[in-house]
Amino acid sequence: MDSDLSLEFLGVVEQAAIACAHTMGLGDWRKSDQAAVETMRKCMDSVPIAGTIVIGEGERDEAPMLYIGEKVGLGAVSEAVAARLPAIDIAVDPLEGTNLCATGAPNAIVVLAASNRGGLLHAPDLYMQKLVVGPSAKSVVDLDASVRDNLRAIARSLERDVEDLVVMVLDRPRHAQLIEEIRDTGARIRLISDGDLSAGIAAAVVGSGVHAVMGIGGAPEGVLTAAAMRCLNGEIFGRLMVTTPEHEARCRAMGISDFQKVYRSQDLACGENIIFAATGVTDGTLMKGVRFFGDGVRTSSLIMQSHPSRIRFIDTIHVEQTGAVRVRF
Ligand code: VTB
Repeated sequence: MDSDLSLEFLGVVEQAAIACAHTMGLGDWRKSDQAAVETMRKCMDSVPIAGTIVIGEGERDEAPMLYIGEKVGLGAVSEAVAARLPAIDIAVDPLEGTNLCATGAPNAIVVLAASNRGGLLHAPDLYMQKLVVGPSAKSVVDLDASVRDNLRAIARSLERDVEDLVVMVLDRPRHAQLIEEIRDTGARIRLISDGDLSAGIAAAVVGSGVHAVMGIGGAPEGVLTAAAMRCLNGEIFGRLMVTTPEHEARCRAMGISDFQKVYRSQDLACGENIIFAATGVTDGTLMKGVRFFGDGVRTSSLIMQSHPSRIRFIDTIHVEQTGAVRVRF
């Protein structure tokens, strides 16, 4: 995949973040989500790819835009044009943390991952049990080990005590026992109302103050986390929560028949070339939120590629009125 595409995708996530940042704190998560989806969809049209959405807003009948299977990019106009462009699969979470944006809480982000065709798992929209860790702990933890053993292993790999760790967990009743088990070890917890994807990215970055993410969240977010881990050398361990015959049928329809499988980043995002692009909407651990200042807008983004391995933190000032901007550091 042409690495210059990363800058095209940067433009897409920046514009979508700006659009939904206008709705920050309005208390209307639908409006925030709609702004992100519509802008992302529109910006995608000019990207020189024959793109297919593999993780999006849902099935065709439940989502008007960015539905699974939708053709996007310049190649969407005709098959003849598509034939001349790279075939790219795309996973999007146009606004990860719709409630976070609607309430102005931290860590709402716009996210997109891309890969050469077939490089991202077509995950059903089910829950996934997850464990996300950074590079030093990736070979010492196991999704089926006890919470205590995993936290001890993570602490050892980071040359610190279990009491020094911070684990991020979605604040949900389903996590009551997990939270108790983590507290029993002495490790500290940051409960989050939403957004286990941005939490996972933070866990893979040394110095973020986050050492692991544990618990059950969305499977699509798990695939996007895996794409980020491929670039950051972290790891996600995930198992689909297949608990009903209906879940089983949905998995089988997507070609998944081993419901106990523990997926790792390489399974969820196997593409040789992965691009991951995210822009902060509200202030977060790794990226600042969108700032409006009259004659311009400032965005903070994370653009990563697996091949060549490159991680860029990009701070952009979008000048709206030429000649009027005053750049501040
Ligand atoms: C999960 C998590 C996401 O929404 O999908 C969560 O992975 C939904 O969980 O990061 P609930 O059904 O318990 O609300 C997010 O937090 C996205 O906001």
